[in-house]
Amino acid sequence: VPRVLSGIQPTAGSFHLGNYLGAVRQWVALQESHDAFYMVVDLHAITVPQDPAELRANTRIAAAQLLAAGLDPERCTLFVQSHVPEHAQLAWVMNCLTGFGEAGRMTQFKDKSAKQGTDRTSVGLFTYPILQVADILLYQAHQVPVGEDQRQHVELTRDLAERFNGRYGETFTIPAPYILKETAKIYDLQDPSIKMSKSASSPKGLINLLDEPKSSAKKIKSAVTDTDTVIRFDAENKPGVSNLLTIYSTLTGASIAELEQKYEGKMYGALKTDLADVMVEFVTPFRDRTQSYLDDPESLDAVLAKGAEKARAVAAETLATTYDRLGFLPAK
Ligand code: AQP
Repeated sequence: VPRVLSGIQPTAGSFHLGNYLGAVRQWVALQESHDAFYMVVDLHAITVPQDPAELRANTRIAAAQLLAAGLDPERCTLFVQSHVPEHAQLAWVMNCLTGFGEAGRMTQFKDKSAKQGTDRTSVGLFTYPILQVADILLYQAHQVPVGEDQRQHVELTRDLAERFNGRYGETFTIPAPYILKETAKIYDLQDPSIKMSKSASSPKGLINLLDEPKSSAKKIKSAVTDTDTVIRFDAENKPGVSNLLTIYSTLTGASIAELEQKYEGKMYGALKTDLADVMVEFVTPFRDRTQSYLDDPESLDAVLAKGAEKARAVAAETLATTYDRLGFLPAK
């Protein structure tokens, strides 16, 4: 059975619609056909300062949302990254294999550090893609379900895996990104030229799944479209409308063609009102389910403990092989 691995940060509390449609939704589907490992990446979260109490709470909130989205601990391995120390250990090895210039070419780092300024940018943010390399290689993952923004990091993973295998002998599976074309990039509702993102989007451009459903409906209704009146998918010329169609289609299962037909001759307002209803219908039970997992933190922690145990069994084996290949003297 092919294996998949992916992770999500616990930093914002709520997942946003881009996280869900771009990644988490695929995670849920892939647990049926793959040996799936999914984690809440708290080590990645501290690349920017975090309040300890909030980080702890947000880690549980992230896990609860993953269960609410449909991850089933009987069908996948769900865990918290810091519960598996091998991530940090393999990351060090991968750091030593990565060129400084190579790491500097990661566009996400360039964007984020340019915004923050170098004095406020941690070395951790610089090496964060390399921790991601370790995350993926530890599990010998064949595929990595992520949004388009993570493609470059999966490419780096492939490069480093090939480099290590070439130097020290076959050790790591070469992973491929698993990115669905339709939902690879969900756009900001107020500025459909940028991706929906917790750090770059304005509050009105960003839908957090755990927000009041009414507020999310309002954001859909005030989404930026264009001065044309035709409802059709055209990402280049009609990015706002196309983004709404993508969201609508993914949440309901209706194809884009069906939606175009349904809204032929109708105004943008009709599309927005209907999509606002679809959104409310989606987030209302999602929030309730998330809350019910959070109401029972002991069971939630037990799920995560079991997941960490399963993850460690795989991760420890990969790390032991890696250390051996590198020539580290075994501890007696
Ligand atoms: N707009 C998006 N469309 C499609 N997929 C997206 N992802 C994020 N934004 C979109 C995917 O969500 C997964 C988890 O993301 P993350 O929590 O690791 O953080 P991120 O990518 O850093 O999310 P943000 O909101 O974009 O954070 P900032 O603003 O800090 O950069 C990933 O698979 C990601 O591709």
